[in-house]
Amino acid sequence: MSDYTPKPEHKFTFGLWTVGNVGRDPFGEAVRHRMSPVEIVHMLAEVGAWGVNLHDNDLVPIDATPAERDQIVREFKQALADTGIVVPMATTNLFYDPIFKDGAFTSNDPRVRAYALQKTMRAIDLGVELGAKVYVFWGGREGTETDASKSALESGKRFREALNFLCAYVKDNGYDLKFAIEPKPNEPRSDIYLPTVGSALGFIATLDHPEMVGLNPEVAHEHMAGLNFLHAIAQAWDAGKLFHIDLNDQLFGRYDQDFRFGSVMLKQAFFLVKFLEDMGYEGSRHFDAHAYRTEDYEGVKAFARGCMRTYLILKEKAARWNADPEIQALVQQINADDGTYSYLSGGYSKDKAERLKAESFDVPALGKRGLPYEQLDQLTVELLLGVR
Ligand code: GCO
Ligand code: MN
Ligand code: MN
Repeated sequence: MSDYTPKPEHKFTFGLWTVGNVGRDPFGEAVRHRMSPVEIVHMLAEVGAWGVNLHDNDLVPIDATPAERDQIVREFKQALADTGIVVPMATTNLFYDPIFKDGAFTSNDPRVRAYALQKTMRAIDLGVELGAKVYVFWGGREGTETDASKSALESGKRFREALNFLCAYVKDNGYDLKFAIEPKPNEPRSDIYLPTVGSALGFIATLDHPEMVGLNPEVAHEHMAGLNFLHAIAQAWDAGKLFHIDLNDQLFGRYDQDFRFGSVMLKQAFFLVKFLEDMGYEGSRHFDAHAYRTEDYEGVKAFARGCMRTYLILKEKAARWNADPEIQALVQQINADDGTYSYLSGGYSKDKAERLKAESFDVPALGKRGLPYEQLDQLTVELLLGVR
Protein backbone atom coordinates (compact mmCIF):
# COMPACT_ATOMS: atom_id res chain seq x y z
CA MET A 1 0.00 0.00 0.00
CA SER A 2 1.48 3.32 -1.06
CA ASP A 3 1.64 6.53 0.83
CA TYR A 4 -0.97 8.86 -0.62
CA THR A 5 0.25 11.93 1.24
CA PRO A 6 0.32 15.01 -1.01
CA LYS A 7 3.77 16.53 -1.46
CA PRO A 8 4.93 19.78 -3.09
CA GLU A 9 6.25 17.89 -6.13
CA HIS A 10 2.69 16.75 -6.90
CA LYS A 11 1.81 20.41 -7.55
CA PHE A 12 -1.70 20.23 -6.10
CA THR A 13 -3.43 23.59 -6.08
CA PHE A 14 -6.85 24.94 -5.17
CA GLY A 15 -8.47 28.29 -5.91
CA LEU A 16 -9.40 30.62 -3.05
CA TRP A 17 -12.89 30.34 -4.53
CA THR A 18 -12.96 26.52 -4.36
CA VAL A 19 -12.35 25.62 -0.71
CA GLY A 20 -13.71 29.08 0.10
CA ASN A 21 -17.01 28.30 -1.65
CA VAL A 22 -19.84 29.11 0.77
CA GLY A 23 -22.39 26.85 -0.89
CA ARG A 24 -24.69 29.44 -2.40
CA ASP A 25 -26.71 28.25 -5.40
CA PRO A 26 -29.63 29.65 -7.43
CA PHE A 27 -32.05 28.06 -4.98
CA GLY A 28 -30.47 28.78 -1.63
CA GLU A 29 -28.29 31.02 0.46
CA ALA A 30 -24.79 30.40 1.78
CA VAL A 31 -24.48 27.42 4.14
CA ARG A 32 -20.91 28.13 5.30
CA HIS A 33 -19.43 31.34 6.70
CA ARG A 34 -16.99 33.20 4.48
CA MET A 35 -13.35 32.44 5.30
CA SER A 36 -10.71 35.12 4.79
CA PRO A 37 -7.98 34.49 2.18
CA VAL A 38 -5.44 34.19 5.01
CA GLU A 39 -7.58 31.52 6.73
CA ILE A 40 -7.94 29.66 3.44
CA VAL A 41 -4.17 29.62 2.90
CA HIS A 42 -3.74 28.08 6.35
CA MET A 43 -6.42 25.49 5.64
CA LEU A 44 -4.73 24.54 2.36
CA ALA A 45 -1.43 24.14 4.19
CA GLU A 46 -3.16 21.94 6.77
CA VAL A 47 -4.55 19.57 4.13
CA GLY A 48 -1.22 19.39 2.28
CA ALA A 49 -1.78 21.46 -0.86
CA TRP A 50 1.16 23.05 -2.67
CA GLY A 51 -0.44 26.19 -4.03
CA VAL A 52 -3.36 28.57 -4.10
CA ASN A 53 -4.77 30.37 -7.14
CA LEU A 54 -6.97 33.42 -7.16
CA HIS A 55 -9.10 35.91 -9.01
CA ASP A 56 -8.16 39.52 -8.23
CA ASN A 57 -11.37 40.00 -6.23
CA ASP A 58 -11.00 36.77 -4.24
CA LEU A 59 -8.25 38.69 -2.49
CA VAL A 60 -8.84 42.39 -3.08
CA PRO A 61 -12.47 43.61 -3.09
CA ILE A 62 -13.45 45.36 -6.32
CA ASP A 63 -13.96 48.66 -4.46
CA ALA A 64 -10.79 48.58 -2.31
CA THR A 65 -8.65 51.74 -2.19
CA PRO A 66 -4.97 51.43 -3.19
CA ALA A 67 -4.00 51.59 0.50
CA GLU A 68 -6.46 48.82 1.40
CA ARG A 69 -5.16 46.74 -1.50
CA ASP A 70 -1.57 47.05 -0.30
CA GLN A 71 -2.48 46.08 3.25
CA ILE A 72 -4.48 43.02 2.10
CA VAL A 73 -1.67 41.89 -0.20
CA ARG A 74 0.90 42.35 2.58
CA GLU A 75 -1.12 40.14 4.98
CA PHE A 76 -1.69 37.55 2.29
CA LYS A 77 2.03 37.39 1.44
CA GLN A 78 2.75 36.90 5.13
CA ALA A 79 0.36 33.92 5.21
CA LEU A 80 2.14 32.49 2.13
CA ALA A 81 5.52 32.94 3.80
CA ASP A 82 4.26 31.38 7.06
CA THR A 83 2.87 28.29 5.31
CA GLY A 84 5.11 27.83 2.24
CA ILE A 85 2.04 27.92 0.00
CA VAL A 86 2.77 29.37 -3.48
CA VAL A 87 0.61 31.17 -6.07
CA PRO A 88 1.24 29.50 -9.46
CA MET A 89 -1.82 30.91 -11.28
CA ALA A 90 -3.93 34.05 -11.18
CA THR A 91 -6.93 35.32 -13.10
CA THR A 92 -9.42 38.17 -13.33
CA ASN A 93 -12.99 38.16 -12.11
CA LEU A 94 -14.76 39.40 -15.23
CA PHE A 95 -18.13 37.87 -14.39
CA TYR A 96 -19.44 38.80 -10.92
CA ASP A 97 -20.03 42.53 -11.00
CA PRO A 98 -23.18 43.75 -12.85
CA ILE A 99 -20.96 45.71 -15.25
CA PHE A 100 -20.06 42.35 -16.83
CA LYS A 101 -23.64 41.15 -17.28
CA ASP A 102 -23.18 41.13 -21.06
CA GLY A 103 -19.53 40.13 -21.11
CA ALA A 104 -16.22 41.89 -20.63
CA PHE A 105 -13.94 41.73 -23.68
CA THR A 106 -16.93 40.98 -25.92
CA SER A 107 -19.36 43.49 -24.43
CA ASN A 108 -21.05 45.71 -27.00
CA ASP A 109 -20.18 48.70 -24.80
CA PRO A 110 -16.68 50.08 -25.47
CA ARG A 111 -16.55 51.48 -21.91
CA VAL A 112 -17.08 48.00 -20.47
CA ARG A 113 -14.44 46.55 -22.78
CA ALA A 114 -11.99 49.27 -21.73
CA TYR A 115 -12.74 48.71 -18.03
CA ALA A 116 -12.23 44.95 -18.48
CA LEU A 117 -8.80 45.58 -20.01
CA GLN A 118 -7.84 47.97 -17.21
CA LYS A 119 -9.04 45.51 -14.54
CA THR A 120 -7.11 42.68 -16.20
CA MET A 121 -3.86 44.66 -16.41
CA ARG A 122 -4.12 45.46 -12.71
CA ALA A 123 -4.92 41.83 -11.92
CA ILE A 124 -1.93 40.71 -14.00
CA ASP A 125 0.28 43.06 -11.96
CA LEU A 126 -1.13 41.51 -8.77
CA GLY A 127 -0.65 37.95 -10.04
CA VAL A 128 2.94 38.63 -11.06
CA GLU A 129 3.61 40.30 -7.69
CA LEU A 130 2.43 37.08 -6.00
CA GLY A 131 4.62 34.90 -8.22
CA ALA A 132 2.10 33.54 -10.74
CA LYS A 133 3.52 32.14 -13.99
CA VAL A 134 0.20 31.25 -15.60
CA TYR A 135 -2.69 33.66 -16.15
CA VAL A 136 -6.10 32.17 -16.90
CA PHE A 137 -8.81 33.61 -19.13
CA TRP A 138 -12.20 32.09 -18.43
CA GLY A 139 -14.76 34.04 -20.40
CA GLY A 140 -17.74 33.09 -18.28
CA ARG A 141 -19.89 36.02 -19.36
CA GLU A 142 -18.51 36.22 -22.90
CA GLY A 143 -21.58 34.90 -24.63
CA THR A 144 -25.26 35.40 -25.31
CA GLU A 145 -28.80 34.40 -24.50
CA THR A 146 -29.95 35.65 -27.87
CA ASP A 147 -27.82 36.03 -30.98
CA ALA A 148 -29.83 39.15 -31.80
CA SER A 149 -27.79 40.86 -29.09
CA LYS A 150 -24.23 40.46 -30.34
CA SER A 151 -22.40 39.53 -33.47
CA ALA A 152 -20.57 36.25 -32.92
CA LEU A 153 -18.03 37.30 -35.55
CA GLU A 154 -17.44 40.72 -33.98
CA SER A 155 -17.19 39.14 -30.52
CA GLY A 156 -14.41 36.84 -31.71
CA LYS A 157 -12.56 39.85 -33.09
CA ARG A 158 -13.00 41.77 -29.82
CA PHE A 159 -11.78 38.81 -27.79
CA ARG A 160 -8.72 38.54 -30.06
CA GLU A 161 -7.99 42.25 -29.84
CA ALA A 162 -8.15 42.10 -26.02
CA LEU A 163 -5.78 39.14 -25.81
CA ASN A 164 -3.37 40.73 -28.29
CA PHE A 165 -3.36 43.92 -26.20
CA LEU A 166 -2.73 41.97 -22.98
CA CYS A 167 0.02 39.79 -24.49
CA ALA A 168 1.77 42.99 -25.57
CA TYR A 169 1.27 44.42 -22.07
CA VAL A 170 2.99 41.37 -20.55
CA LYS A 171 5.87 41.60 -23.01
CA ASP A 172 6.20 45.36 -22.53
CA ASN A 173 6.57 44.83 -18.77
CA GLY A 174 8.99 41.93 -19.15
CA TYR A 175 6.72 39.63 -17.14
CA ASP A 176 7.42 35.88 -17.17
CA LEU A 177 3.78 34.96 -17.70
CA LYS A 178 1.84 32.69 -20.03
CA PHE A 179 -1.86 32.93 -20.79
CA ALA A 180 -4.24 29.96 -20.61
CA ILE A 181 -7.72 30.12 -22.12
CA GLU A 182 -10.36 28.10 -20.29
CA PRO A 183 -13.22 27.05 -22.58
CA LYS A 184 -16.73 26.33 -21.31
CA PRO A 185 -19.86 25.71 -23.38
CA ASN A 186 -22.50 27.39 -21.19
CA GLU A 187 -23.28 28.58 -17.66
CA PRO A 188 -23.59 31.33 -16.64
CA ARG A 189 -24.45 32.39 -20.23
CA SER A 190 -26.78 30.34 -22.35
CA ASP A 191 -23.94 29.99 -24.84
CA ILE A 192 -20.35 30.98 -24.17
CA TYR A 193 -17.91 31.84 -26.96
CA LEU A 194 -14.95 29.46 -27.44
CA PRO A 195 -17.01 26.58 -26.00
CA THR A 196 -14.53 23.71 -26.23
CA VAL A 197 -10.82 22.92 -26.17
CA GLY A 198 -10.87 22.44 -29.93
CA SER A 199 -12.40 25.85 -30.61
CA ALA A 200 -9.91 27.57 -28.29
CA LEU A 201 -7.00 25.84 -30.05
CA GLY A 202 -8.24 27.18 -33.37
CA PHE A 203 -8.60 30.68 -31.91
CA ILE A 204 -5.09 30.74 -30.41
CA ALA A 205 -3.58 30.22 -33.85
CA THR A 206 -5.13 33.56 -34.93
CA LEU A 207 -3.44 35.64 -32.17
CA ASP A 208 -0.44 37.97 -32.54
CA HIS A 209 1.58 35.93 -30.01
CA PRO A 210 0.25 32.38 -30.19
CA GLU A 211 3.36 31.08 -28.42
CA MET A 212 2.30 32.93 -25.24
CA VAL A 213 -1.20 31.49 -25.15
CA GLY A 214 -2.30 27.96 -24.31
CA LEU A 215 -5.16 26.23 -22.57
CA ASN A 216 -6.63 25.60 -19.16
CA PRO A 217 -9.07 22.79 -19.96
CA GLU A 218 -11.56 21.73 -17.29
CA VAL A 219 -13.01 18.23 -16.90
CA ALA A 220 -16.51 19.52 -16.10
CA HIS A 221 -16.62 21.87 -19.06
CA GLU A 222 -15.98 19.24 -21.73
CA HIS A 223 -18.31 16.84 -19.91
CA MET A 224 -21.06 19.50 -19.95
CA ALA A 225 -20.72 19.43 -23.73
CA GLY A 226 -20.86 15.62 -23.69
CA LEU A 227 -17.27 15.36 -24.91
CA ASN A 228 -14.38 13.05 -24.07
CA PHE A 229 -12.02 15.09 -21.89
CA LEU A 230 -9.04 12.82 -22.46
CA HIS A 231 -9.30 13.31 -26.21
CA ALA A 232 -9.38 17.08 -25.74
CA ILE A 233 -6.36 16.94 -23.43
CA ALA A 234 -4.42 14.77 -25.88
CA GLN A 235 -5.04 17.31 -28.65
CA ALA A 236 -3.98 20.21 -26.42
CA TRP A 237 -0.87 18.29 -25.38
CA ASP A 238 0.01 17.47 -28.97
CA ALA A 239 -0.23 21.17 -29.82
CA GLY A 240 2.08 22.04 -26.90
CA LYS A 241 -0.77 23.98 -25.32
CA LEU A 242 -1.52 22.24 -22.04
CA PHE A 243 -0.41 25.14 -19.82
CA HIS A 244 -2.73 24.37 -16.88
CA ILE A 245 -5.61 22.04 -16.01
CA ASP A 246 -8.80 22.33 -13.94
CA LEU A 247 -9.59 18.98 -12.34
CA ASN A 248 -13.03 18.20 -10.96
CA ASP A 249 -15.88 15.88 -11.87
CA GLN A 250 -19.18 16.21 -13.67
CA LEU A 251 -21.88 13.95 -15.05
CA PHE A 252 -23.00 14.58 -18.63
CA GLY A 253 -26.25 16.47 -19.07
CA ARG A 254 -26.36 18.10 -15.63
CA TYR A 255 -25.91 21.58 -14.20
CA ASP A 256 -22.32 22.71 -13.59
CA GLN A 257 -21.49 20.35 -10.74
CA ASP A 258 -17.80 20.96 -9.89
CA PHE A 259 -17.61 17.75 -7.89
CA ARG A 260 -14.58 16.35 -6.06
CA PHE A 261 -12.05 14.95 -8.54
CA GLY A 262 -12.81 11.34 -9.47
CA SER A 263 -16.08 11.24 -7.57
CA VAL A 264 -18.45 10.31 -10.40
CA MET A 265 -16.65 9.28 -13.60
CA LEU A 266 -13.83 7.25 -12.17
CA LYS A 267 -12.69 5.52 -15.33
CA GLN A 268 -12.40 8.83 -17.20
CA ALA A 269 -10.43 10.22 -14.26
CA PHE A 270 -8.12 7.19 -14.36
CA PHE A 271 -7.28 7.57 -18.05
CA LEU A 272 -6.78 11.31 -17.54
CA VAL A 273 -4.32 10.85 -14.67
CA LYS A 274 -2.58 8.10 -16.61
CA PHE A 275 -2.16 10.42 -19.59
CA LEU A 276 -0.81 13.32 -17.52
CA GLU A 277 1.64 11.05 -15.70
CA ASP A 278 2.70 9.05 -18.77
CA MET A 279 3.37 12.26 -20.70
CA GLY A 280 5.25 13.90 -17.84
CA TYR A 281 2.91 16.91 -17.58
CA GLU A 282 4.72 19.36 -15.31
CA GLY A 283 2.07 21.99 -14.64
CA SER A 284 -0.18 22.46 -11.64
CA ARG A 285 -2.83 19.87 -10.82
CA HIS A 286 -5.45 22.45 -9.98
CA PHE A 287 -8.72 21.37 -8.41
CA ASP A 288 -11.46 23.70 -9.58
CA ALA A 289 -14.17 22.04 -7.55
CA HIS A 290 -16.03 22.57 -4.34
CA ALA A 291 -17.47 20.56 -1.50
CA TYR A 292 -21.10 19.48 -1.47
CA ARG A 293 -23.45 22.11 -0.07
CA THR A 294 -24.16 19.72 2.79
CA GLU A 295 -20.69 20.18 4.28
CA ASP A 296 -19.22 22.28 7.07
CA TYR A 297 -15.49 23.15 6.97
CA GLU A 298 -14.50 19.69 8.21
CA GLY A 299 -16.31 18.40 5.14
CA VAL A 300 -14.48 20.93 2.98
CA LYS A 301 -11.17 19.56 4.25
CA ALA A 302 -12.37 16.02 3.54
CA PHE A 303 -13.27 17.20 0.03
CA ALA A 304 -9.84 18.77 -0.57
CA ARG A 305 -7.97 15.78 0.83
CA GLY A 306 -10.16 13.51 -1.27
CA CYS A 307 -9.28 15.31 -4.54
CA MET A 308 -5.55 14.86 -3.92
CA ARG A 309 -5.79 11.35 -2.52
CA THR A 310 -7.85 10.10 -5.45
CA TYR A 311 -5.35 11.64 -7.88
CA LEU A 312 -2.48 9.84 -6.14
CA ILE A 313 -4.35 6.54 -5.99
CA LEU A 314 -5.12 6.80 -9.72
CA LYS A 315 -1.47 7.64 -10.38
CA GLU A 316 -0.50 4.43 -8.61
CA LYS A 317 -3.14 2.51 -10.57
CA ALA A 318 -1.72 3.93 -13.81
CA ALA A 319 1.76 2.67 -12.90
CA ARG A 320 0.22 -0.70 -12.09
CA TRP A 321 -1.60 -0.76 -15.47
CA ASN A 322 1.68 0.00 -17.24
CA ALA A 323 3.41 -2.85 -15.37
CA ASP A 324 0.64 -5.46 -15.54
CA PRO A 325 1.94 -8.34 -17.72
CA GLU A 326 -1.49 -9.47 -18.94
CA ILE A 327 -2.57 -5.96 -19.81
CA GLN A 328 0.72 -5.19 -21.51
CA ALA A 329 0.59 -8.45 -23.51
CA LEU A 330 -2.79 -7.34 -24.88
CA VAL A 331 -1.48 -3.84 -25.59
CA GLN A 332 1.41 -5.37 -27.53
CA GLN A 333 -0.91 -7.68 -29.43
CA ILE A 334 -3.18 -4.77 -30.35
CA ASN A 335 -0.26 -2.70 -31.58
CA ALA A 336 1.62 -5.53 -33.31
CA ASP A 337 3.61 -4.34 -36.31
CA ASP A 338 5.93 -6.59 -38.34
CA GLY A 339 7.40 -3.57 -40.12
CA THR A 340 5.95 -4.42 -43.56
CA TYR A 341 4.56 -0.92 -44.00
CA SER A 342 7.17 1.06 -42.11
CA TYR A 343 8.25 2.51 -45.45
CA LEU A 344 5.08 4.68 -45.25
CA SER A 345 6.23 6.68 -42.26
CA GLY A 346 8.38 9.76 -42.68
CA GLY A 347 6.26 11.43 -45.31
CA TYR A 348 5.30 11.15 -48.93
CA SER A 349 7.44 10.22 -51.89
CA LYS A 350 6.51 9.25 -55.42
CA ASP A 351 8.18 5.85 -54.95
CA LYS A 352 6.22 5.15 -51.79
CA ALA A 353 2.98 6.07 -53.51
CA GLU A 354 3.74 3.74 -56.44
CA ARG A 355 4.74 0.92 -54.13
CA LEU A 356 1.59 1.30 -52.02
CA LYS A 357 -0.64 1.42 -55.06
CA ALA A 358 0.82 -1.94 -56.12
CA GLU A 359 0.19 -3.67 -52.75
CA SER A 360 -2.70 -6.09 -52.30
CA PHE A 361 -4.61 -6.42 -49.04
CA ASP A 362 -6.72 -9.28 -47.70
CA VAL A 363 -9.61 -6.96 -46.84
CA PRO A 364 -12.09 -9.67 -45.66
CA ALA A 365 -9.47 -11.20 -43.34
CA LEU A 366 -8.55 -7.82 -41.86
CA GLY A 367 -12.22 -7.04 -41.36
CA LYS A 368 -12.85 -10.37 -39.61
CA ARG A 369 -10.00 -9.99 -37.16
CA GLY A 370 -11.23 -9.88 -33.55
CA LEU A 371 -9.77 -7.21 -31.31
CA PRO A 372 -9.43 -8.10 -27.60
CA TYR A 373 -10.79 -4.80 -26.31
CA GLU A 374 -13.43 -6.46 -24.09
CA GLN A 375 -10.69 -8.37 -22.30
CA LEU A 376 -8.51 -5.31 -22.00
CA ASP A 377 -11.29 -3.14 -20.65
CA GLN A 378 -12.37 -5.80 -18.13
CA LEU A 379 -8.79 -6.07 -16.88
CA THR A 380 -8.75 -2.28 -16.53
CA VAL A 381 -12.02 -2.34 -14.58
CA GLU A 382 -10.72 -5.12 -12.32
CA LEU A 383 -7.53 -3.20 -11.70
CA LEU A 384 -9.58 -0.13 -10.76
CA LEU A 385 -11.82 -2.22 -8.54
CA GLY A 386 -8.76 -3.40 -6.67
CA VAL A 387 -8.82 -7.12 -7.49
CA ARG A 388 -5.59 -7.12 -9.50
C1 GCO B 1 -16.45 28.00 -13.71
C2 GCO B 1 -14.99 28.14 -14.06
C3 GCO B 1 -14.23 29.04 -13.09
C4 GCO B 1 -12.86 29.39 -13.61
C5 GCO B 1 -12.24 30.42 -12.73
C6 GCO B 1 -10.78 30.65 -13.02
O1 GCO B 1 -17.07 27.10 -14.25
O2 GCO B 1 -16.97 28.80 -12.94
O3 GCO B 1 -14.44 26.86 -14.09
O4 GCO B 1 -14.15 28.39 -11.85
O5 GCO B 1 -12.04 28.26 -13.65
O6 GCO B 1 -12.94 31.61 -12.90
O7 GCO B 1 -10.63 31.17 -14.26
MN1 MN C 1 -15.98 25.31 -14.16
MN1 MN D 1 -12.42 26.27 -14.09
